[in-house]
Amino acid sequence: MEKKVYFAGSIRGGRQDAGLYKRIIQYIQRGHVVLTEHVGDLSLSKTEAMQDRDTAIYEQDTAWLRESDLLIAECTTPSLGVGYELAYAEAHGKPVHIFYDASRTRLSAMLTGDKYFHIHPYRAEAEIYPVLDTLLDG
Ligand code: 6IA
Repeated sequence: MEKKVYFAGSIRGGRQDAGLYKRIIQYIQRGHVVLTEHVGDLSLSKTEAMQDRDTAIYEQDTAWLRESDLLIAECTTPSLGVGYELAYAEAHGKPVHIFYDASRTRLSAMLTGDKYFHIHPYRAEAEIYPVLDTLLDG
């Protein structure tokens, strides 16, 4: 069954993993809908995002979160916005799956300590995709 996925990744927190977000989004889109495709837009820079109307962004993103079937986040690059989205999804009872590269970062205790979250540390990007298969199609 096709799922509506809210994909979360850093924007103002830093765009160094934008290419990774794009590849994950494209992989999910082979069988499912990603509501937040812009997170993987390589032309979206930190400074461009600052010119956008923040209230509209907040209202749209929280509406998509409520509409989604689950949230998938890539959390290697820390982002306040992603942290907010994770807590918002938990408050609304949405399943939350967090991926991060354990060779590059140590995740916040506020995420690893929350038993509600499904946390998927990886050391090579290729490990992400079979886990996505299981949680989306398994
Ligand atoms: O604190 P951050 O900016 O790193 O937060 C990133 C998270 O907040 C992402 O997972 C997004 O879902 C959300 N977010 C932050 N900025 C935007 C945004 N800016 N548009 C949509 N969601 C955002 C403008 C994008 C542009 C293509 C219209």
